[in-house]
Amino acid sequence: MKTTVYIFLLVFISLSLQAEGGHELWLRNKSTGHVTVTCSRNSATLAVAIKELQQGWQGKDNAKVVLTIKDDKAIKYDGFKLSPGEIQANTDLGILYGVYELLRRQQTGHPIEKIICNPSYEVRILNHWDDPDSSIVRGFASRSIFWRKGKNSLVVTDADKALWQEYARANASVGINGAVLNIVNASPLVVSEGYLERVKAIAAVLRPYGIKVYLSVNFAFPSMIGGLKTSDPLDADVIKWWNAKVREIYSKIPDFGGFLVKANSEGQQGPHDYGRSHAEGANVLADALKPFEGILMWRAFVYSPNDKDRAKQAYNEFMPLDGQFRDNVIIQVKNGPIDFQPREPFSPLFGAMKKTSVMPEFEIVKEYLGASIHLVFLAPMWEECLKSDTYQEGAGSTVARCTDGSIYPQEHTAIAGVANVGVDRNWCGHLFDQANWYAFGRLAWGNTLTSEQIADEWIKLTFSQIPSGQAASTLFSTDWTEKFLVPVKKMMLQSREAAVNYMMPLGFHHIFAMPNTHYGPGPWWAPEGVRKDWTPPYYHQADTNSVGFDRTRFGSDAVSQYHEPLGSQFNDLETCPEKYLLWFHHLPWNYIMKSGRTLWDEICYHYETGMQQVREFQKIWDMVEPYVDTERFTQVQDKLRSQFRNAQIWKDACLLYFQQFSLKPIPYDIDRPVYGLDYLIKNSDNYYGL
Ligand code: GCW
Repeated sequence: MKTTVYIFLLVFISLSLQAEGGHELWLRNKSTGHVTVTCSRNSATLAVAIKELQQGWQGKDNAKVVLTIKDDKAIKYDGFKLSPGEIQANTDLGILYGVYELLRRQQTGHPIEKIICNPSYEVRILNHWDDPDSSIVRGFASRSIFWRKGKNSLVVTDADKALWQEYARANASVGINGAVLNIVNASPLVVSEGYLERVKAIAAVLRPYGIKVYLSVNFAFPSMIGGLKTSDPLDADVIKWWNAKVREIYSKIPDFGGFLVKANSEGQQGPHDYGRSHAEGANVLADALKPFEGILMWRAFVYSPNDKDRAKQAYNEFMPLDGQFRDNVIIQVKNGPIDFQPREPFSPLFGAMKKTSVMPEFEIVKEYLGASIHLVFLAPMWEECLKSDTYQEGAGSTVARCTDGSIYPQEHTAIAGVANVGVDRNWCGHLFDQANWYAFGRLAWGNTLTSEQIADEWIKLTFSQIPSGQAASTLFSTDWTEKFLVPVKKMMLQSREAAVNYMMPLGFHHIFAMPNTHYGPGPWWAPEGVRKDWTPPYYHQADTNSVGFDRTRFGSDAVSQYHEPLGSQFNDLETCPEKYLLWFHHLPWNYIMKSGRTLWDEICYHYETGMQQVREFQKIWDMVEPYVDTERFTQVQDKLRSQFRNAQIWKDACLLYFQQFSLKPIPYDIDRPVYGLDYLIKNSDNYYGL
């Protein structure tokens, strides 16, 4: 009898779940009562704030909320003070952020307490790798929301504006306040008259939501499109060209945010081409932007083919320049020293320079973490980086504190995330990739938030099922919490470690089948003539005795780029965290790990664990079926199937490949490989979404 009632209940719940395509993101909740909002001022931003309160109010019916704008020293940037009946801020935008916080609390069942809430960073920005031809580099959610191809590429339609507005709203709701609209490998088109008009139109839609627009520019624009013979930053005509271009942009978009530059990196020109330093190059653009309060984000993603250890290069190039950059320049540093690999120690450039502003760059799009096929929640990866201790000023000098101005004052503070947004109906390709967009915004606002809290909020906002007239929080029944929230949260929180396990555990890195997808395994990939530092053997250095990259004091000495005692910790086998072992050490296959196993066996168990974790995710997801509408359920279920097959491929490829060197058996309690190495090598570019 009990079972019948239970089945009936489940069927009832599932039937009452409406199909959802995911387009509404975490903003699905509607108001459940009336609220009267009073505010003594008017503006487009305040109008949005009032509308949001009225449309999403889930507090007491007929309540009153006062919005107060007044100067208060305790409030920083666009922060706010929140109390049950009032939101106070220094700026209109602060009010809007307060509104979103209040609604989030109502909709996730958190009390509205008296709090002051200040953002960790002044600039919280998305970097879109969108090309004006509408393609997105490393994009997995179809084409660009900003750019269109073809004859009507510059026509701004109502549909464009509606989409940009939804995008702006989603960003503002999590505190993001900037967007670089084009890829760092910048096309000159973006600064042409027609494209700037489109940028102006985008800026107009984004403005009420407090999102400033920025552009990526190429250092060589003066010679590429300015008719000049050179782009030497110290050439008077080049300086003039940049000044004029910047003036033109600000005449169209008075609150334009500034530029992002990738220079002397992966074939992009830069000041080195003219014998100048990064600082000399950056300062010319910074000077042009300064009168308009624009900022210049200059990337430290640099590496040359000749360097013995790519991981060291950014530090080597930028450290000597500390103090030489203008105060509106921020050096944008990827979280890891190599790239956005599934796990890297933090870049030693965090906590290195003391007279230069530095900002973290995270990759929200999962270039190296399974594209939009794998379910991988990235907040734990970013949290790991932000909480890493650099020891810049002794213990407690976390990456977060070294970049948010807590340790050394910075004229500007910022954090960037490479966006995962495209025109796909659900914006990101994978429903759970929305959580990464959400998480980036939340961490950019509060860099000490935990992944657990962020996942908790996102799940509640994305999956709560609200019969009309009822507040979301009342729906967090014990049943829903235990059978849906807890397991789904567990899955999300484990998902990054699972990916590390089945892709590149114990400090392995950059062992993808290159160069196209950065998706499947390819530890063997090393065609003749390709730059060595683009090939996996450069990084894993496997031979019949040993494996791993020696970055100790006897090797490349990358460890010395970290402050003490960290440098010594990484250098010493006793204290080096095993998760970074093969990043810093070259070790025999029979090296004994803390578990008592040999390194080879430990590698095998990690790959196996990763694969089994994905199998668990499949079970969890199948079990929560009654709580999710069919459309979203099946989409995730299908993708988990692919993820499992791909995890199997990763495990088989890596174990069979490295076994050729270790010459040891795969421990017999581990499931045997399913695929053969020859087959995997032959098909290495075809795993995507298998
Ligand atoms: O990770 C690499 C990507 C490139 C990217 C580059 C960068 C835009 O594979 O596609 O180029 O990083 O960050 O500039």
